[in-house]
Amino acid sequence: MSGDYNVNFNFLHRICKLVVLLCLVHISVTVVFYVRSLDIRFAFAQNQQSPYHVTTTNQVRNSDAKKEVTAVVQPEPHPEEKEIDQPVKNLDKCPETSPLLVGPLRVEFNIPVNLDQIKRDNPNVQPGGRFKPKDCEALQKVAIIIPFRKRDEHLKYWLYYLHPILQRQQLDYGVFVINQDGDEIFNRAKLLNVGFVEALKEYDYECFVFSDVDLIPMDDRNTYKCFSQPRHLSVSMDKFGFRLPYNQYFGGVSSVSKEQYLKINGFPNNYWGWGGEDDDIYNRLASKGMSISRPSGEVGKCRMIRHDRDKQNEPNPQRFDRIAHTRETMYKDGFNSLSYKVVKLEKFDLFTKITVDVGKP
Ligand code: UDH
Ligand code: NGS
Repeated sequence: MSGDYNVNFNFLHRICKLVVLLCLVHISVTVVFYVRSLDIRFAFAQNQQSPYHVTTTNQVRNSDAKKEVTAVVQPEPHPEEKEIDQPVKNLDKCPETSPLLVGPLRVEFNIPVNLDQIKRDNPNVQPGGRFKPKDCEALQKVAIIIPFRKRDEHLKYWLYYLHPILQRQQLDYGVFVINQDGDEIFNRAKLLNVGFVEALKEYDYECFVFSDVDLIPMDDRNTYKCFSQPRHLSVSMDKFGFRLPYNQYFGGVSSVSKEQYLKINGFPNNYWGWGGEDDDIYNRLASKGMSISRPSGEVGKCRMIRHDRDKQNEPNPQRFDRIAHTRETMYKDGFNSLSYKVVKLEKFDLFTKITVDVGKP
C-alpha cells in the first residue's frame, strides 16, 4: 500500500512541476509580448507627435541606424510654406514688349487721390516703392529719380498713375524722391546726381530714368527703360501742343544707362535755379558722340500738372554762358565733383524719400 502511495505521489509531483513550468513559460511569453506591444505603442506615439517625417520604426530602434535617420530626417513643410521654401525659380526673361500694356491712357488731375488708396490699388509694390515681376525676369533694373521740393500734391498724382504703368511694363524698378533740404535756391541736376549715387547704394540698377514730378505719360507703351542711346521720353507734352519745343530738348523725362551716365561724368552740379541744366546734359551726350532716341509723337504724349513758378527757382541768369562751355567744364564738374549730405532717408510704402543738403551757389 505504501509503495502505491509513493508511486502516486511521485507522479503527482511531476505533473505539478510540469504545470508550474508551463505557467512560467506562459508568463514569460506574455511578458515578452506585452513589453513588445508597449515598445510599438511608444514608437507610434512618438511618430504621431513629431513634426519630422521618420521613415520606419526599425530604423529608429537600431542605434546605428538612428544616427543615420537623424541625419536624413527633414522637416515636413507646412503646406503654405512650400512655395517660399522652394529654391528661387529659374525664371524666363520677360518679353521685349510686355503683353500687359494697354496703350493710350486717360490722364486727368481733377480726381481726388490719396496715398492709402494708391497703396491698396498696388499691393505688389514693396516698401520703398520697389517692384519686380514675379512670373518673369525683368529685362532691366531701373531706378526712377524724381527731383523734389514741396510738390506733395504732384507726387501723389505721379504715384497714382506711374506705379500701375511701371508694373505693366514688367520692370524691376525702385522710386527715389530726392528732396532738396532747406530753402536755398533749387538745383535740379545736382539732385539727379544724388539720386544716381544713392540708388546704386541700394541695388544694382543698370538704368536711370530722371522724371520731373509733374509729368505723366499718356501711353504705357512709352517704356521707362534704357536704350542703346540715351532716351528722351517726354517728347510730346500737352503744354507744348504735343510737339517737341526744339530738337535738342532733353528735359522733363529722360533715361540713361549707368554706362552712358558715367561716360559723360554725370550731370552738372552748378546750375542753380531754373533752366539750362537739361541743355548741358544734352551737350555732354552729344560731345561723346551719342544721339538721342525717342518714342513716336503718339506714344510719347504726356500731360504736365499746371502750376505756378516755385519760390527759389527763378530763371538762372548764368545758364546761357554755362551751356556755351559744357565741353570744357564737363570733366571737372559732375559725378566726380559731387558733394552733398544725406539729412534723412525714409522708406515709404510707395517710394523712398532721401532728403539732402546740396549746399548753395
Ligand atoms: N521741383 C520741385 N520743387 C521746386 C522746383 C522744382 O519739386 O521747388 C522739381 C519738380 O520735379 C519739377 C522739376 O523740379 O517738376 C522741374 O522744375 P522746373 O521749375 O524746372 O520745371 P517746371 O516745368 O516749371 O515744373 C517751370 C516754370 C513754370 C512756370 C509756370 C508759370 N505759369
Ligand atoms: C529752355 C530751357 C530748358 C527748359 C526748356 C523748357 O529754354 O532748360 O526751355 O522749359 N533752356 C534754357 O533756358 C537755356 S519749360 O517750358 O519746360 O519750363 O527745359
